[in-house]
Amino acid sequence: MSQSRKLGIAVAQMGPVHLADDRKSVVNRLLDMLREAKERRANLVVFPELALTTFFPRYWMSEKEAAERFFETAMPNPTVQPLFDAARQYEIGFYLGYAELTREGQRFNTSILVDSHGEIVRKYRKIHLPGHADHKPDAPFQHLEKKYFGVGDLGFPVTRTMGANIGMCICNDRRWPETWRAMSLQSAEIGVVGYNTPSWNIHWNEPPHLRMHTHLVTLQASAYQNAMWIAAAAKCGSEDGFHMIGGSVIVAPSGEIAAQSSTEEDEVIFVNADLALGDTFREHVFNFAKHRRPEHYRLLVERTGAGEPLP
Ligand code: CDV
Repeated sequence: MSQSRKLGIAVAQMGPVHLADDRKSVVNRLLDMLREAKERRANLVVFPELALTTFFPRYWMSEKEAAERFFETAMPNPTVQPLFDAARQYEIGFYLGYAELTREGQRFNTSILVDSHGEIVRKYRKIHLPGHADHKPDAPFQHLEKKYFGVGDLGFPVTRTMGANIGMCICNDRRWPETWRAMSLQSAEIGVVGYNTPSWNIHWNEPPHLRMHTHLVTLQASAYQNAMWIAAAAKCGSEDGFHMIGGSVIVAPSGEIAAQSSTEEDEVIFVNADLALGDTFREHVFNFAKHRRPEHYRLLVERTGAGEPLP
C-alpha cells in the first residue's frame, strides 16, 4: 500500500430544527460541534443538507413565502459569519447545506465547501431533486423540492483543498451511482453529503427499516465502487412531529463503516482517515484507465428513462 495520507474527518449530525428555531440558535449548535470536531483533531467537518432551517419542503406555501422565510441571499451573511470566523480561528474546513436565493431570483438546494482559512472554495447545487411540485392534500406531509428548487447547474464538483480531492453532493444524489462515478472520474478521495431523509415514504407504504437499509447500502457500495471515503451527515429526529432517520456515517473505500452515529441528536463522529486506503482499490479492481469500457456505456448518457432492450 502507498504511504499513508491522513485527514481527520468529522461528521456533525444535527437533531431536529423546529419551525420556531431561529438561525442564530442553529448556528450556535453548529459552532459547538465545529469546536468539538477540532478538539478531536478534525481537519474537515461535514454538516447536513439545509442545515440552517427546518426541512421546509414538507410544507406547502408559495415560492415567495418560502424564499422569504427559508432562503439565504448571501453566503456568508451576518448570521453565519461566526462559522467562517471559527473555521479560520481553529483552522478547520467545513461543508454546509443551505437554501440559496440568487440575485436573479433563482432558488437552489445548495452546499458550500469552506477551507481552513474560512474561505468558500466551491459551491454545489443539488441535481437529483426528489418529490413533487403539486400539492398532495392526502399525503401526511409534502416533499416539495421540485417546487422550491431548480435543478443544480454546477455539475458534481471535486476540489483539491486541505490536502484532499473532495467531491460534493446532497441527499438524494447519494442514491444515484452516476453521482459518485462523476466524482471518482475526477479522482475524488472523499465525497461529502448532507441529508434530510423522512422516515416515512409518502409515495408508498415502505417498511421504515428499509429507509436506513437503503441509505447505508447505497453509501457503502458507492464508497467501494469508487474507491473513496464518504462522509454523510443527517439532520434527524422529529422536527415538529415529522421524523427523519439518523445513521450519519463515515464509510471507508472498502465499503466498511468506520464510524456511525448512535443518537438522533446533535452528535459528532470522527475518523482519522487514511486517504491512501483508496489507492489500493484504484490501482487494482477499480483501475479505471485499465478496466473501464466507456464504448459500452453509451446508454448511460443517451437514455434518461428505461426503454426497450437493444436489438
Ligand atoms: N432530502 C432528500 O433528498 N430526501 C430523499 C427522500 C425523499 C427519499 C432522500 O433520498 O433521502
